[in-house]
Amino acid sequence: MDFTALRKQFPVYAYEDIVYLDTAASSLTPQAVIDGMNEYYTRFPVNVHRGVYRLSYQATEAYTAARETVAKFIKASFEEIIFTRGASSALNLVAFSYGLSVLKPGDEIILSALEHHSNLLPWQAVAKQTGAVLKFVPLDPSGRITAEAFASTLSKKTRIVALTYVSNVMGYITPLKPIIALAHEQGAVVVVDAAQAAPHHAINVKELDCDFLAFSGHKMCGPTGIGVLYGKAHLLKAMPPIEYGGDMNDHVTLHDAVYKDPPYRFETGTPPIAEALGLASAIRFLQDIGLDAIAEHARHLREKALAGIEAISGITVYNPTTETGIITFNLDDVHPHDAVTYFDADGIALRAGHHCAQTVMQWLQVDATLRASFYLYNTDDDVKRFLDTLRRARTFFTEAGF
Ligand code: C6P
Repeated sequence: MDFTALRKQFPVYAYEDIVYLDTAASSLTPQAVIDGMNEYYTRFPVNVHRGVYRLSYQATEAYTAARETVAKFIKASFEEIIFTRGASSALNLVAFSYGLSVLKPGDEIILSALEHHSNLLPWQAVAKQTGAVLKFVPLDPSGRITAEAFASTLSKKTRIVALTYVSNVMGYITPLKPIIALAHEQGAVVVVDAAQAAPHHAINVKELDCDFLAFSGHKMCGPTGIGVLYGKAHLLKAMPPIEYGGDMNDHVTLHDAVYKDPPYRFETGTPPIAEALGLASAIRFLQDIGLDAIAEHARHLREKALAGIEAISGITVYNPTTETGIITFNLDDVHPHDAVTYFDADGIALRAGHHCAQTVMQWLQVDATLRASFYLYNTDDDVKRFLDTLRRARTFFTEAGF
């Protein structure tokens, strides 16, 4: 695959001379995805599931086909795919629907310090409401979740395990298969935050045997405003909705209502129709390239960047053994917001801050870090420009007394 040629499919590069290394926050959008959304707005820009006329049927068919594409992408069934606003709202849906209905005082929820706030705060809130107890898998010295450490945290009281598949700060891949098998032996349900995994790895929910899995469109070349919650059919079927309104019910009287079966029970109101079409286009786009090839390309760029960084003194890398395209680092004694401003002046977009994962910062014992994340549109030249700027930044801040 010629990844440099692929860049032409991302219109932003025609306008901006940018080295974009912030994909872990949001990926760039290819023309195919813009076309996918435009098809809705140009051909059948009307509501779904309601209109008894040709255009509405067309919109409904396209929206239904988009859900089928997502289901096939992760090897799920149609009714197991719920469209949400993003990974955050997908994780909130599991916590406030499944979590609130099953948790009793003293039940345990296992999380880790690697969780993004979107897979920590909903569980904190649900634990407070139910009297459940949060437990955290101790991380190994490099900051990883291991199956052994998970086994030592698991108990007969564990009802829910909610873990990240790939950490948005460390880039580590969680060994989910043995963890899920262990959790199931104790009768616990496993929720996977796949926001950073879905853009890079082929996911097979049947093989993984997870009970719930969440991801967002905008980190995998798709649009903002759409995400996915996968849930095993029998679990979803028993869950109450957390939002109520139009299109999620079969029959309504003054004092009661009968709700539709999943997925519609969890999708009240007008759904993100153009965004669903855009997400389906993104999936086709990624599959045409091949997820393995994308992951390999990101790994190649990360290794090259890492070798370059390690040759510069005065820089700390927090995840030198990461297996994905994320490098988290700091220029020693330089605040990451100062450093990121220097990079921006050179047209290089990095992320600086706590990355909505403050417990990772606490584990690393830093306030904030820089993060470079590589994806399919990045090139060897991007790595070179990044390293050139890094060298100059290090000299600049050293000479300025940092
Ligand atoms: N992480 C980052 O820069 P939303 O915003 O709902 O699409 O995704 C939330 C989310 C959940 N889990 C993980 C592992 C994530 O990385 C994210 C989003 C971005 O790292 C924005 S904070």
